[in-house]
Amino acid sequence: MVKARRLGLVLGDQLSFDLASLQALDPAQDVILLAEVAEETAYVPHHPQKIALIFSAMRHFAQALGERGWRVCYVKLEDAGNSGSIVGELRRCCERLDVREVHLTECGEWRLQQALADSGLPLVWHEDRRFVCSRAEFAAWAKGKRQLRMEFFYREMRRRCGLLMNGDGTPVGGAWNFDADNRKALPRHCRAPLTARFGQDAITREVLQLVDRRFSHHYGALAAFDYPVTHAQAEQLWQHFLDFALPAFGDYQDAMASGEPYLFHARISAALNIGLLDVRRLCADVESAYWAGRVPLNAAEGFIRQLIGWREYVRGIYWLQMPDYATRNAFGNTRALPEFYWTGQTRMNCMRQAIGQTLELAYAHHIQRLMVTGNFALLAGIAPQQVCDWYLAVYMDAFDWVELPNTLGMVMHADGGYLGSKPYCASGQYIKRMSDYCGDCAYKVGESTGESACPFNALYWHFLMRHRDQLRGNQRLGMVYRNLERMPEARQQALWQRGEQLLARLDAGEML
Ligand code: FAD
Ligand code: DLZ
Ligand code: SF4
Repeated sequence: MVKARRLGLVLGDQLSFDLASLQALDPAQDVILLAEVAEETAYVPHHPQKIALIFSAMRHFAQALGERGWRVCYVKLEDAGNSGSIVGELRRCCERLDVREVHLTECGEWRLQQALADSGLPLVWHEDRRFVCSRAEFAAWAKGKRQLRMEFFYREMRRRCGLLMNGDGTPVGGAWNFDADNRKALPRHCRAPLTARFGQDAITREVLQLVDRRFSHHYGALAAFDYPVTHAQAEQLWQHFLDFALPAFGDYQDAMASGEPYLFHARISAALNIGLLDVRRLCADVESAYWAGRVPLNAAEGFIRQLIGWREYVRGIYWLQMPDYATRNAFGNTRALPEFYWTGQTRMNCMRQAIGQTLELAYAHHIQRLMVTGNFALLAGIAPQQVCDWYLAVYMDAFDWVELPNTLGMVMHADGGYLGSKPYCASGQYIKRMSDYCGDCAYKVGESTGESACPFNALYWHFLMRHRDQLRGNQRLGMVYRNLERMPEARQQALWQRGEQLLARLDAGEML
């Protein structure tokens, strides 16, 4: 390899040609390093499909960089001498090539950013411009605010990006948010469109063999791997969504249905998070589809809000609050994560469906993550760090900057309400309304006490009773607490007892 004075490090979730660090370098003189390392495969037991995605996409990206004239140093997981860590590989490469400067883009994870910053290597950091809002801009927006609210941040982003805005600075359609239209259950005979499929080339096949050999002991199956691993494939997935699913995205955004893992969701999060898609382009395409009359406003606005609202908001919170954020536990939960999160073996049909498809596909859509597996963890008082580790391990799109605030903040309310104004706690009635799961369940959603009663029901009231002091003053829970207080004492006792019994079963390691 020719001696280089400058080296660029590209991480497995930074596979974008317009990455700031790449733009600072010169293909004629500088070298790019990509490294598959054991440490990144092991900080949680990642779903095998996630490891396969990262490795295959990294190898394809390295090849594409080579075709664009870059000199690439690519270290494979089983290459002789692989030190097993990003810092170790960077050090080895720097020594071999006599490197003067290492250019790199902000990491997605505090852990790795810290390890690199402590390495003593001559690093030149670049901002991650793949996000609309920089870390500094978010910090400026949040300054002085005791609690943050996504809705206000989102309005700022809409104004800044000029998306779905009238010339006079008001939002198109006269409102910022059409969520009230986006809560329909799926009609009985309605089916979601078929999802785009991707063949496996030689690179992906080799990676799948490697992952099967090295990581089949991790939870999750490799067999159904069908994710885009190149920019072209990601584009194909995106166009498919625009044409077939986006028009109904808003209406059925919160719906859940058996045998329909994707419904009208885009399934693009993994491709987007690793750099195969660009958020500004996606939003522009959605806006154009609205202006062209191809999609209704509730779908276009709802989708854009997920991207420039929620996605940017959680990233901002992550970098503002880390590393302390990861240790928050406002409810003082200590219960261990039940084993059935890793196996899917539970009699609760909603949980079995959500966990089952997660193990098979490394995917569940937002409402399954929030209102099924997340809701159960919240109601059952599971230790937030264990819940976070689970979400970080099992989803294809999981990276700390996005997973942690969603899990610890939105689902577990463990940050005391910094990210969201109220816990998303719900009884089985919510799941019944938004899905067809309850019809095929061993439990009865209409019952709250007794052996066959839906566990979500008693656990919901138990959660509200045990955290009464913390939550009673929350305006958005006022009605719920008034209902609780109007409940006859004997009914409250029975719900409490049933909740205690369910929690004791979890503590005994029993399956529910
Ligand atoms: P769609 O429903 O089609 O939405 C479109 C896009 O909007 C997504 O691809 C995603 O980029 C963005 N988006 C939507 N909601 C959010 C959100 N709350 N936060 C950030 N981006 C959002 N998303 C991740 O990308 N990685 C994670 O590790 C992750 N962990 C989550 C953990 C929990 C407990 C919860 C409740 C949500 C989590 N999300 C995470 C957000 C969301 O569930 C996924 O982005 C979404 O399910 C991905 O599927 P999709 O591409 O089909 O999304
Ligand atoms: C998730 C992941 C995995 C499994 N493996 C690698 C790897 O071998 N090399 C690499 O550069 N990145 C990998 N990644 C993504 C990193 O974990 C990710 O870049 C950090 O978590 C920072 O976001
Ligand atoms: Fe889930 Fe309860 Fe419905 Fe069963 S009855 S599917 S446990 S909500």
